[in-house]
Amino acid sequence: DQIGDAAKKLGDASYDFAKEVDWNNGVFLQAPGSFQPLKALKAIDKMIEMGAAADPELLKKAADAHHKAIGSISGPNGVTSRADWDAVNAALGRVVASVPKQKVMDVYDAVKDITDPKVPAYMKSLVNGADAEKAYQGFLEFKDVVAANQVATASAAATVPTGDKIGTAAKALSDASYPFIKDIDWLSDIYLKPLPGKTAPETLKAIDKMIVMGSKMDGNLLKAAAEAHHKAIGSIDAKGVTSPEDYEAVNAALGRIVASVPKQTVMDVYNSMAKVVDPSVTNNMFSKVNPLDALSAAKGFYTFKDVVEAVQ
Ligand code: DGD
Ligand code: CLA
Ligand code: PID
Ligand code: PID
Ligand code: PID
Ligand code: PID
Ligand code: PID
Ligand code: PID
Repeated sequence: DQIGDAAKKLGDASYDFAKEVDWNNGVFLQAPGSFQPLKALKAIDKMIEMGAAADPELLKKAADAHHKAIGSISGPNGVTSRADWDAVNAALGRVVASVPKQKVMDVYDAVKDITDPKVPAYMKSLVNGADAEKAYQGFLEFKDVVAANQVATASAAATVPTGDKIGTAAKALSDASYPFIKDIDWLSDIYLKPLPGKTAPETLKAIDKMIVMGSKMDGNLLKAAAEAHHKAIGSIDAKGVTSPEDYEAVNAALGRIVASVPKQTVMDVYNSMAKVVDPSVTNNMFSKVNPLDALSAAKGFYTFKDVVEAVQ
């Protein structure tokens, strides 16, 4: 297709740049400017809306392309192969083309709103500047091809199951865990701190398992989960906590996407995350909430998971 061909040209223009970026640099975990959690949540919300509007099949393929690209990483900078670099760009270009232009621009504008204007120049200062400019020129040509292949209207909303066992179980889970949810400091910057003692390549392994799980999920249910998160963001209070109803809908939606993949795929995520999350992290989280609320939430989760497993 045209986007695939254009991605090869983009690769010619941008792979030198890609090789120069230190993908293992911890700076990429930081907020791109001053820490503004509520504004950042708005930017994430725009990404969620774009993701929910995208073609689920193309999203799956983009996830697969990333998984493959992680497999061809080489060298100290963590760069993927030239072929996989092109394949990722093509896959993301197709995702972008599957949503209306305005949804893409809404993401750009919202991310711009939390990005310090000095950030791009700082990024450029870490690589060969001429190669960055060549890459950007390539991006400008690529985006014209994407725009020429772009849909004008968003795809239909997801169909949300009703009266299913997971939906019923989500009510009990939500009742048992909402007090805990209210104890958590959602606006803290602690969630942007590096995982103690872990390197980027180690963490990427765990993320890879999530990418694999995402690509196996039922596309309609994943879309529904994105829509439920978007709705929940719309009902947050000043501390970032969503309403009980929207919280319940998120739990139901997540239970359904978990049930749509094999158990082993879920356990692969859990086991790989357990390897990178030091027990001190969990204990620290626990120390900041009411312990009885956390235990009630945990009990609710362990009951919920049996219902999910039964329909998995
Ligand atoms: C950049 C963009 C990269 C900056 C990276 C910041 C992104 C941080 C993302 C954090 C999100 C949070 C997610 C994590 C959550 C964690 C939860 C725990 O360097 C601009 C200005 C605005 C920059 C910010 C907006 C970036 C938006 C990127 C999309 C968002 C993606 C989402 C990412 C999140 C995660 C994904 C899953 O646009 O951009 C560089 C540009 O900066 C440079 O400016 C451009 C002008 O816009 C353009 O108009 C033009 O002036 C251009 O062109 C210069 O500069 C000139 C000529 O006109 C060209 O023809 C050509 O010759 C060129 O020069 C060659 O040099
Ligand atoms: Mg990605 C984007 C890393 C998995 C879907 N992703 C980005 C970039 C960053 C990144 C490079 C955001 C920061 C930025 O804009 O820099 N993703 C990244 C990693 C992983 C990952 C490390 C780990 C596996 N992503 C992943 C998965 C999905 C996505 C699983 C779902 C399938 N990701 C996704 C989308 C988008 C990203 C939809 C974006 O739109 C965003 C992005 O790249 O926006 C431009 C700048 C970008 C780069 C350095 C890489 C692109 C290089 C282009 C082609 C040329 C360079 C031009 C110029 C020098 C800088 C960009 C300017 C900008 C205004 C265009
Ligand atoms: C400028 C000036 C003009 C020239 C110009 C110009 C530049 C405009 C630009 C630009 C626009 C632009 C847009 C970009 C958009 C990037 C969008 C990224 C979206 C990320 C998402 C992440 C996610 C997911 C995902 C799916 C999940 C939901 C999420 C489901 C169902 C200034 C050059 C025209 C870069 C969507 C993918 C996993 C949230 O206009 O003179 O330069 O860049 O998890 O959904 O699972
Ligand atoms: C524009 C203007 C509107 C019209 C429009 C428009 C276009 C927007 C577009 C577009 C946005 C867009 C985004 C793209 C992003 C591509 C990002 C590629 C990232 C590749 C990576 C590869 C890799 C790896 C990996 C992880 C490793 C690092 C690597 C570590 C820690 C402008 C059409 C709406 C194409 C990250 C995955 C293995 C490098 O908005 O008018 O057209 O395209 O090895 O991580 O090692
Ligand atoms: C400039 C002027 C214009 C011309 C121009 C220009 C240059 C702009 C530039 C540039 C922008 C730019 C951006 C770059 C972005 C790279 C993003 C990389 C993201 C990598 C990540 C990696 C990671 C992980 C991971 C998970 C870990 C955290 C991490 C935990 C809990 C100035 C040329 C346009 C290079 C996200 C995945 C392992 C961080 O604009 O005229 O030159 O470069 O380790 O999670 O640990
Ligand atoms: C233990 C001991 C026994 C008892 C026991 C026990 C506990 C096991 C447990 C547990 C397992 C477990 C699993 C959990 C899994 C969580 C998985 C999260 C996945 C996240 C993803 C994120 C993403 C995306 C997304 C889609 C994108 C890709 C991504 C596309 C196509 C120890 C109790 C049995 C909690 C997938 C969603 C946006 C990466 O066994 O005695 O306690 O918890 O962006 O994909 O867009
Ligand atoms: C298990 C054992 C195997 C069998 C198995 C199994 C099950 C795994 C499961 C499962 C995993 C799982 C995960 C679930 C997660 C639910 C998470 C809910 C989150 C809700 C939030 C709501 C909100 C918001 C929001 C953003 C705001 C904060 C809030 C800010 C900054 C165990 C079956 C495989 C159900 C986050 C969105 C508005 C609070 O593996 O043997 O069954 O379920 O307002 O952000 O303000
Ligand atoms: C213990 C012992 C067992 C019993 C037990 C137990 C407790 C475990 C616990 C606990 C675990 C736990 C975990 C918690 C996790 C909370 C995660 C919140 C994430 C929030 C985020 C918010 C955000 C943003 C956002 C984007 C911004 C960045 C942020 C940018 C660029 C010990 C009870 C089981 C509470 C990610 C979205 C706005 C950070 O196990 O016997 O009690 O709690 O602002 O992006 O700015």
